[in-house]
Amino acid sequence: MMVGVEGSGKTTLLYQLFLGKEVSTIPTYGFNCQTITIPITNNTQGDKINSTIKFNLWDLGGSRTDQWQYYAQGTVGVVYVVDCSDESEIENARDCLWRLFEDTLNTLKDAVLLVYANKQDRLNALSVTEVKERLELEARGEGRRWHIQGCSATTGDGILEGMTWMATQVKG
Ligand SMILES: Nc1nc2c(ncn2[C@@H]2O[C@H](COP(=O)(O)OP(=O)(O)OP(=O)(O)O)[C@@H](O)[C@H]2O)c(=O)[nH]1
Ligand SMILES: [Mg+2]
Repeated sequence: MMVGVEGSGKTTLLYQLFLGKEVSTIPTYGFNCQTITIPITNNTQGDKINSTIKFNLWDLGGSRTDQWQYYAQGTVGVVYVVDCSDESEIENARDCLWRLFEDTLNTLKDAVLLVYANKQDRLNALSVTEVKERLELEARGEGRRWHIQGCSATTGDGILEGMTWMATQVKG
């Protein structure tokens, strides 16, 4: 499942992954879902093994926080998108992230967490390190496998890197 406050860039990110290009979006009131194929390369004993993994990526509109519990069923990984160019919303983004795990305590117990520090193409964007601190990832993410990836959903920079991390986590 892909979550994040309204306008953080979830739908743009979904279609960047699915189509490999920027699309124009309108606010999502329900959800979008696409199947994404991620290539992975494992180096085992000097042999390169190339494979792929498929994710059904559910992009939930930022206003639909009431439906988290429903979509959390069967979720192996949470993709959390943050707009790094809007500093005034960063505390809200932090609260939204940790409320998600409180509201779905048992369902997302073993889910891994990928945070996309999005809109890095904007000049005023907070750095990945700063966002990591402001979200309190190190303190509150303890006991969970998590990763933060800087990206731009409009240019595509960093998007595949993030999902590749997710793929290797899920494949074990
Ligand atoms: N500059 C820049 N703009 C972005 C980026 N990602 C998204 N945007 C813009 O941010 C706006 C909101 O993007 P959406 O993808 O619709 O955001 P969302 O998270 O799906 O929003 P909701 O559906 O309302 O929850 C759009 O105008 C996007 O073009 C980015 O990486 N850089
Ligand atoms: Mg959307």
